[in-house]
Amino acid sequence: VQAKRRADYQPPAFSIATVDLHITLHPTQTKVISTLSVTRNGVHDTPLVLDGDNLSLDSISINGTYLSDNEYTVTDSALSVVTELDEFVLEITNTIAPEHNKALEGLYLSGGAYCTQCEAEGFRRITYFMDRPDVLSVYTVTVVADKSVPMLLANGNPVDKGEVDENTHFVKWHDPHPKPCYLFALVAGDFDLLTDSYTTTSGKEVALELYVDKGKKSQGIFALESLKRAMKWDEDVFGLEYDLDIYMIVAVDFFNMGAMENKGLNVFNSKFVLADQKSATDDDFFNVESVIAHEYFHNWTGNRVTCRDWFQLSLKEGLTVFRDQQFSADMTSALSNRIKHVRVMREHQFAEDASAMSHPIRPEEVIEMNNFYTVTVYDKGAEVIRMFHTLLGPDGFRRGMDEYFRRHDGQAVTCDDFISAMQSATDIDLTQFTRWYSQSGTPVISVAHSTEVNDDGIVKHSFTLSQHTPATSDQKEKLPLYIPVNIEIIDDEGKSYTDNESLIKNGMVILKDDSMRFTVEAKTTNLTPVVLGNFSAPAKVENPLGTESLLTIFKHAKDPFNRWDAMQTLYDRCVKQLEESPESGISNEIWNGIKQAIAQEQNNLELLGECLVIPSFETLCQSRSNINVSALSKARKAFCDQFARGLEKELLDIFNSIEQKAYSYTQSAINERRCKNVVLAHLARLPQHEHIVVSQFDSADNMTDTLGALGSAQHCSASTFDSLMAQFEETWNHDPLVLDKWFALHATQNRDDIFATITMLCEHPQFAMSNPNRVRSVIGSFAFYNSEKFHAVDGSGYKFVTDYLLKLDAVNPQVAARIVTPLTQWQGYASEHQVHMKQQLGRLLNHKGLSKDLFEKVSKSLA
Ligand code: HT7
Ligand code: ZN
Repeated sequence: VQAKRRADYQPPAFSIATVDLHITLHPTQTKVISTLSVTRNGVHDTPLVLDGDNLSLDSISINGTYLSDNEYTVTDSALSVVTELDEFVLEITNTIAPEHNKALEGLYLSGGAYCTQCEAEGFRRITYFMDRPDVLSVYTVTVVADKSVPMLLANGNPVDKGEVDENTHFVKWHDPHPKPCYLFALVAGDFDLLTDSYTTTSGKEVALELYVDKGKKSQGIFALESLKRAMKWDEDVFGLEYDLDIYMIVAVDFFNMGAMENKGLNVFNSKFVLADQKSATDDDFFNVESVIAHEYFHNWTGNRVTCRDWFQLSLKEGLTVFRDQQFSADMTSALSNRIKHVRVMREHQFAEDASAMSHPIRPEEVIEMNNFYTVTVYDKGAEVIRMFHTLLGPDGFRRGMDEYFRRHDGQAVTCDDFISAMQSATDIDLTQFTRWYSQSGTPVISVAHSTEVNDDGIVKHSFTLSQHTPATSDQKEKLPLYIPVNIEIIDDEGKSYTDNESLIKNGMVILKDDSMRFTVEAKTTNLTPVVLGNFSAPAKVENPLGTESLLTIFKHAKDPFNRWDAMQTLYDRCVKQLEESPESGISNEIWNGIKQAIAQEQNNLELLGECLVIPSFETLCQSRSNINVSALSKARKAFCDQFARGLEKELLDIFNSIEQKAYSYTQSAINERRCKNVVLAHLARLPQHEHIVVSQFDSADNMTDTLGALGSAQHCSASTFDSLMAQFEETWNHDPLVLDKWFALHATQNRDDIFATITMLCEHPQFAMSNPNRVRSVIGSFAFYNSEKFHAVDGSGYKFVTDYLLKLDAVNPQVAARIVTPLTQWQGYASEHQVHMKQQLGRLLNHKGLSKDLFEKVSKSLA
């Protein structure tokens, strides 16, 4: 299997100005006629090579003359045409079978509806083409189908429709914006349709259409409202308007990822469209709004300006994630958004950096592109864009964005082009900053603090910040990065200090060498430095602060994020103590500190709720090496139990103080529900409060509270949990999207009969291996979040997942390659885990017919 390298990029040998597709849909015999106007780029005699995958070629002609067998060659992956012409019209006819397409790339059937997924390299599964993002063409598409398939959609605007014969009809679409083939889309089926419209600032009327499964119309209203909010926000914040007459979104049930930004015709996983009070949690609503916005924002950052090659993926994804994060912060709350995203970075991105799949946000080498839609490219990519925003300020960032569009609208460009546009908007030299694009790994910032008392009683505090990026599997040598480090320095009364040399500007120092030092003068010896406030860079911090300092930060730091973060560090320390001495108790100093913190924040339920969340097992892993899973899980559980017992009264008071109100999706109501459910999960550990869990489950009028109770019941007696789960299944058996929550709760149970349970779940009438949402809920939840059973020291969890992956890989390699991730991250675990993990990876590697997707991840992890 051959890897592609970023360094080997060559511009395309031909251009394709227009693409005319005539597609006659049939489950097993879809006919595709593709007419391409081709121009040779420059002077050369290389043949025209078109990508193709799983296609059956029927005919090929140039300028109306059919080619005979010796004028072209066709293989499993390409069609090459030798011609001396510099400009010609190529017509290709081929046949495909959407019904047999279970990989969900190219054209496939999702619950009876035809739909496409072309990013990254799925267009070649529809027809022969130069399937690369730097070939931009204007598309005209005629979709033909039996009249039993009433709705026929493609990109752009509808320009014609009619009957072919008594049983067959067609719709013709034209998209005036040149686009790469990965943005092509076609959907055909019978849907319920919600319509609306939006008038842009410049007065253009846009028709909005949302297609959902029959009977689900009311669950689409929130998504449509979210779309209008996103359209308005992009005009207000970036001055960007929509550019076609119609914007369509289709929700489908079989989908490999969240959603896809095809020009004018977004296709969504129904999980990120359908939401109502009864069936969706506050998190679901949040995700719907943010994914709707993300895909909409791609219209400019991705579609109008696209990637030159797939190594540049973060150009569109990091930037668009940053934009959707800013939007969500404006629509909901900046604090909870920041916490949410930092959790993702610490739980998943740091783990990726520490694994064999470590790569920079702009990867150098790729075997299967689908493997690079990663938390590094997306979320670390967004953190890098956030640093531009921090360094340039909102106005400078906006100037840089304006310049980026001015220079590159309609082009396929690189991350360097983006950096250069940003450079034009600032005096800061960004040369060193660009290392964030080429260097993988998580930098660690170490803080050293020393004091010296002068004769006159003034204390001189010296703070030294050093950076070090540990070697990663893909890159041994690391260079110092340009790191904006947010700093707060406070004394015990909360008075804040800045340095004598004014290296701290706007609360920020720039760490660009291996280390830097600054000094602060104070009358006290007790100063506490808060370093990397608000997670101002995607880095780890080693700051040797004692309990007292952490509590001081909680009490006095200006930035609420930093207060939350201090509590997280404190909890991490507590778990560490219990790992080292399981019989020990947490000190009263800590319980009293937490009690004071609770009292201080009792009117700020948002911060309070977040501060009462104990770091997840996965987050705790990131500050440990050589992890003994059972010891860490036991210590975490012991801390949670002590937490519930030690703070029982306080927790109960919070719970009782939050009034049960009629459901509304407003920020204050979300904060109340969040806080109440965090508290309930603690109380559920105490048998005397089991009835509260049951009573909330019985009386809930919304899914957030229902699921809050059900999740909490995982800590109650098995009989209570089982009984609530049975009730939930009975109520929601008809709705697989809701049932996914039930699947996930089952799969994350720490029970001895877990494999029998999972096997039963896989036989559930609503389960299908062909549906990625179901597989993620059951097998994904087990592998990612059932740490104790997945990492069972006898290796049974690893074997169970591997057995499943071997079957799944033959159906849907993309999903299989995502779920293998926890197995590939063996480096962090103790040797007794590693042996079993590697053994299962070996089984995968030796499997005949393993997909490219799994091969790349497994072989890298064993290299
Ligand atoms: N740009 C999209 C990435 C994508 C994708 C989406 C759905 C199914 C398969 C996919 N492969 C890649 C999603 C996004 O970032 O918006
Ligand atoms: Zn995206």
